[in-house]
Amino acid sequence: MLKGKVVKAAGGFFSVRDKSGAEHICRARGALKKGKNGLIVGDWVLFEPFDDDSATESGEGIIEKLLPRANHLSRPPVSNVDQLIVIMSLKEPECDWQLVSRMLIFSEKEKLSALLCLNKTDLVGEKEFAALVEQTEFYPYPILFTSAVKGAGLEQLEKCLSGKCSVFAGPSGVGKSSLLNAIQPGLSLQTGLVSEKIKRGRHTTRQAELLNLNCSGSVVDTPGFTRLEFSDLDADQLADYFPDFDPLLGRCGFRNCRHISEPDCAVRQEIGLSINPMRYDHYKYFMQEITKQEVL
Ligand SMILES: Nc1nc2c(ncn2[C@@H]2O[C@H](COP(=O)(O)OP(=O)(O)OP(=O)(O)O)[C@@H](O)[C@H]2O)c(=O)[nH]1
Ligand SMILES: [Mg+2]
Ligand SMILES: [Zn+2]
Repeated sequence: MLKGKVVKAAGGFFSVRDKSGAEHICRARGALKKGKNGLIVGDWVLFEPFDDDSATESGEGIIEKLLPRANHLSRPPVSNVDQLIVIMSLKEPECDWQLVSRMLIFSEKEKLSALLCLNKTDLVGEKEFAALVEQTEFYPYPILFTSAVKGAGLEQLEKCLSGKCSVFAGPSGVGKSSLLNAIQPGLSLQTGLVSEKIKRGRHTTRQAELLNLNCSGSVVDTPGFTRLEFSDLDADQLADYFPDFDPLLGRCGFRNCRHISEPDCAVRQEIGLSINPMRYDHYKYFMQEITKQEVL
């Protein structure tokens, strides 16, 4: 059996890259088709290639075993990555800051490092840009500003990608594939127009795909999404996934303070100081969402 990495999954077939770089289109054993062992891009697997004569429409091999995952995200479904790069556009579509915070919770849960890339800087004026920089004061993750169209910020983005396996995640139409094409034109990824009327993308990228970069890194380009729900998040743990609160934890008046309405709360005292107000709003919103689920 050979070891390889799933680089694409579509229509029940998986492209598996072996260590020589050759790709094999494989089917998978039933147990690897759904549930928590359902194969996703990034998975290391053991597969049995067919003899050349028996390679047919049923593929060129069969995947027998999923090897343990170092980490994984369920949205976008991807495993064994070094970092999450959340991509948003400043306009068309507008940046969804709450979705950013949601995605960052999942990266914290998986102990993945993360950064935020704000694309389409060419669509905002100077004043708007200055307001944005103010809005991101004390943001607890690195932020890159890019324009795939004007070529701005691409060197920094490429530097962040170099030597690592990253996943690009964000809504449709923000420019995930365009940024990758701008960094490496040979990728020739398909990109799509944003709808004039509703300013949303049209879901151009249909499947996640792991792409090798010339800068020695690799990236999983993924289809856009806008909904992300918390399924098994405990209200008392929510603050642990906000690294911005870290220095304050243990300093509240109540030992099990949830930082909502308790008196003498060290977190709330820092809103607008070392805590970005927008981040605290998301915390509060998520807390409500989780406690509502707990009651149900
Ligand atoms: N003005 C401007 N337009 C951009 C920029 N980056 C991408 N676009 C445009 O935005 C549209 C969507 O780009 P895509 O790269 O297809 O977006 P995506 O995030 O890959 O979208 P999905 O594959 O649907 O998830 C295209 O028309 C791009 O030309 C940018 O920096 N500035
Ligand atoms: Mg795309
Ligand atoms: Zn508190």
